[in-house]
Amino acid sequence: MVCYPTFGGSGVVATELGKALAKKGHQIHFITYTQPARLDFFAENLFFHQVNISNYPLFEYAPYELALASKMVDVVEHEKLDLLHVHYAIPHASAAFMAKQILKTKGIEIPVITTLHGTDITLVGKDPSYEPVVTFSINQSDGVTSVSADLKRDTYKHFDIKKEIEVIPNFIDLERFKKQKKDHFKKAICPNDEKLLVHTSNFRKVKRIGDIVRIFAQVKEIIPAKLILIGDGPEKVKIEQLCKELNVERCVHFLGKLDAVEEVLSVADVFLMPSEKESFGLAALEAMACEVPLIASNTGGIPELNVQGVTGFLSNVGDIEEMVKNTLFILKDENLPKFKANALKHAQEFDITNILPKYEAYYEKIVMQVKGKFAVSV
Ligand code: GMT
Repeated sequence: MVCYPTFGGSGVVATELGKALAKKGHQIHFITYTQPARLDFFAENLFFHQVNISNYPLFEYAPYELALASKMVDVVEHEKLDLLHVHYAIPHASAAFMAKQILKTKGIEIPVITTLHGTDITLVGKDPSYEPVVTFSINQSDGVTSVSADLKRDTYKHFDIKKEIEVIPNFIDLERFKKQKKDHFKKAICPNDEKLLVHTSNFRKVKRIGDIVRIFAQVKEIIPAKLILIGDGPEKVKIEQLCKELNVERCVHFLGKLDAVEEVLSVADVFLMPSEKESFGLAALEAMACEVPLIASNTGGIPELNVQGVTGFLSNVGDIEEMVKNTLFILKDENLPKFKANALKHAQEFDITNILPKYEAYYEKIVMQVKGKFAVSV
């Protein structure tokens, strides 16, 4: 598994996938620049290889991609790997291409699967400064998966892709993400039985957190409510300022990067995801698994997760008025229990036990294809 080790969605998916595969007896090697956030324990079949980037004074920008490709070559060769699965196209898919070519000169044919996660396609990848390399390295991967049907469509729309893309959605571990009894926590945050709205993300512009604060400010004018924002990122300072401008700062709690997100989700009433773009919305799935309905924008892969009027509501990006109206509708005593139950029911479709076999079958298929080709060529 090659991934970003941070709190971002692609790193979480890669780490959880690796952990689940290891539990089933596969040997999983993580290759990344630091220990992945959710891999801070010892377990059988799980290994971590750190990419070391030498910091020669000549380098204004250290060539991470080269160090990564070299590490991939080393690990594939010495650990006798069967497959490289890289998460997030930039720069992992192109580094994998380079590693594959180097390994070829050593008589090793390593299959490469690239999983597209979202912003590697919809934001960063299609930027002209990366597009040619992204197109090339996707086409050179032996297998390509995307986390939603919408992301697959977007990839074909923005890049000249010849490969068939397999859709394998994000998944959830329902053992971990489930509603827990955390009444004391709810009491501390909402002492007067206020409704609790929650959002979690990396606080990037694409998440439109300003919309969340505006929705909250309007909801709060009608019913008593609190807002919890989990995560951190570039927009945070601006958002803190906006809370002051809208005079809601005393009702908005910033919890920072939190490991046990499920504990907060357990006491939440509505999860807000008004993103500009969202290829899947893993954070929303985590909320749904904890019985939290969604107010989200009708964009990207979100409609594949959030069923209109059933698990929550979808509105056009930026339609704050409608999101406020829908939030108030969900929060009515006569509606909330049904929405909560529906959210959980739908989240169960993305249970890791349903999705893991899809990855295993895809690995099998790609390994067989590459082995077949290699046998013919030698
Ligand atoms: O924007 C993020 O939340 C981080 C980003 C990432 O790659 O780390 O998340 C993307 O991948 C997740 C896992 O596949 C998806 O669930 C998110 O929807 C996607 N984010 C966007 O498309 C903005």
